[in-house]
Amino acid sequence: MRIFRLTNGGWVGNFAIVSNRVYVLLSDPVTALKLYSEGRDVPLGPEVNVNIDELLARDYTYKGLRFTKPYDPPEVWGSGIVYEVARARYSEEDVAMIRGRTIYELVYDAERPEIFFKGTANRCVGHGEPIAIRSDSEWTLPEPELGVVIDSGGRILAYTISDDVSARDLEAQNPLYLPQSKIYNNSCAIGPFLVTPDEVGNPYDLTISMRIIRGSSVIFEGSISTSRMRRRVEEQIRYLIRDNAVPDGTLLSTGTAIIPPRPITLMHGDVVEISITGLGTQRTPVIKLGK
Ligand code: DO4
Ligand code: MG
Repeated sequence: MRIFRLTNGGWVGNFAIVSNRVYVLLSDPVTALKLYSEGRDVPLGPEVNVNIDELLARDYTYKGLRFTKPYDPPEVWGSGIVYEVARARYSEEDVAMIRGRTIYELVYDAERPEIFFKGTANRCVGHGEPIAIRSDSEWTLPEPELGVVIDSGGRILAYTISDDVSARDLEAQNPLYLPQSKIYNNSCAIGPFLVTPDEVGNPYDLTISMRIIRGSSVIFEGSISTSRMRRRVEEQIRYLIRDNAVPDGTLLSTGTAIIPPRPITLMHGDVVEISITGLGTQRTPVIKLGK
């Protein structure tokens, strides 16, 4: 099953795709995912005639409708330095060293992963909605990541595309600025779909790819396989929920491995396009806050 939401700017509707047919979803997305994971009936309304590919391919709005985030995550968390590429690239910055090694090298090798709070639903946007550069950042990057939706017990209910947009200059100035780098308005994009584990198959055999488009040029593109994760998703979840009660529907963004080199930074007017095998393509325009 895949879940998505459409809006006309005011009304927001929940939909589910089951066996290639689109239905109105009569419960909220997290309840539906929980029912589905327990093998129980998901309350579906009438089948609807909506051309999803058309809607995704257009310039975001078609016949007055557009995609929006597929649900409202009560909490969003992130994992850091999960891939070797992230260890190496983050370590290029002039950051805190402990016993001669960068904090990123240390956390990559450590038993305990880096898990950080990333935000709440009001900071998240969906396909076609703008991700943001902080007004006080000159170096902001998208971080295309596999997102997992979990229940309060840590069970995986669904996968999605998540973009952990980060003000990298703040983090590079001082690692204690991490929350300000990570948590601000429009700093996280999710969707277009929530996809249940049975449709995704092996989460360690997915290709994540990203393009940054400026005007008519692609100024960056890259891709990576989730097989390169140093820490399994289950291990990340185990640490997230240890002595830390999370609500059903919590989203964990499982770390990036696609990091554009300096001097690339997002700029107002760019478009970020992220695809993950089986999860679709998320396209978001970029805005600079305070502009
Ligand atoms: O410690 C910095 C954050 C790392 C991160 O967000 C990632 O590896 O994806
Ligand atoms: Mg990240």
